[in-house]
Amino acid sequence: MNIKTSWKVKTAILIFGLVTISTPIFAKNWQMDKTTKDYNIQISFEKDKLNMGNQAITIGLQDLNKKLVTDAQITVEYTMPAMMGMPAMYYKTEAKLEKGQYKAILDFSMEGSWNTVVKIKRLGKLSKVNFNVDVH
Ligand SMILES: [Cu+2]
Repeated sequence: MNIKTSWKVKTAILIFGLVTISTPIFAKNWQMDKTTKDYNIQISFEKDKLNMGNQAITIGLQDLNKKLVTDAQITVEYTMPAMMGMPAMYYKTEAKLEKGQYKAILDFSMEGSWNTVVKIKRLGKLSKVNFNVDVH
């Protein structure tokens, strides 16, 4: 191997290495933005593909002037209707404020589509965001 080839090989290895290391940073996670009558809400999970078991959910809340809202009480409910050989499932958890965002752990006990509702209580009003989470 002459000096030139060696340099090319080393550069190729370096670039491959950088791309490999960088990939997780650019991998898209599950995310949903929603605007209600009172809020801009950003809901996300840490991963794109969600498996059974514990999954961390993060909820960012702003008012319609894009001002951070940190005095809300947020609960997350996730349910699955009854199926063959499986009773209806219902879980509820409270999200906790951490560094300006609301966080909770959802425990998906089964694969399939979970009907999920984020309920936001603030100033005597209730806002809801409904969505589905597909668990594989
Ligand atoms: Cu089920």
